[in-house]
Amino acid sequence: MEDLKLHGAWTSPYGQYVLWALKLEGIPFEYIEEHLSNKSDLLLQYNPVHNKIPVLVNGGRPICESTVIIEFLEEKWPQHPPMPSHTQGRAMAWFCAKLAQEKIIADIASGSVAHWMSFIEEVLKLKLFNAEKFRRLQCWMENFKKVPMIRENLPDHE
Ligand SMILES: N[C@@H](CCC(=O)N[C@@H](CS)C(=O)NCC(=O)O)C(=O)O
Repeated sequence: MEDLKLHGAWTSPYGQYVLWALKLEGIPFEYIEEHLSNKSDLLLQYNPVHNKIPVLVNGGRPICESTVIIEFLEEKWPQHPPMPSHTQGRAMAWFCAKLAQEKIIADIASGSVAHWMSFIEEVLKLKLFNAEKFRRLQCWMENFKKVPMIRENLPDHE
């Protein structure tokens, strides 16, 4: 059995992205919640370059950067790849993942952003985007949140 630990933060789309990939692949891991205003010594030790989450720790060895972690998961557990196996699909999935990092809206990462958007709308009591104008995006967001694994692992609004 692998000794896998994920340092994440419930506020982070990058952390959610990796957490969902691990859950989707059914890989057992221990989750360590970080407080980004008071990071643990372990996190600083594991990611001395950026001091950021997510960090996946595999048997005491850290892997930093969400896309690098996803690649690691793919190679380690090729039987349950988080990315499509055919080259065209993979290219598109990576394009989306990179876009998600750059623009913070696409693919799995945008699922957590979608979740956050509705949370921010709720707290600020304002509409950030018009569901009528973006009907397909609204529909996708609703469907995304209905996927059982995603629904069970969305950060709690409370
Ligand atoms: N490129 C990184 C971005 C990670 C990132 O920005 N993490 C943020 C949380 S969303 C963080 O740890 N921020 C803490 C800080 O900047 O001090 C990745 O993909 O993992």
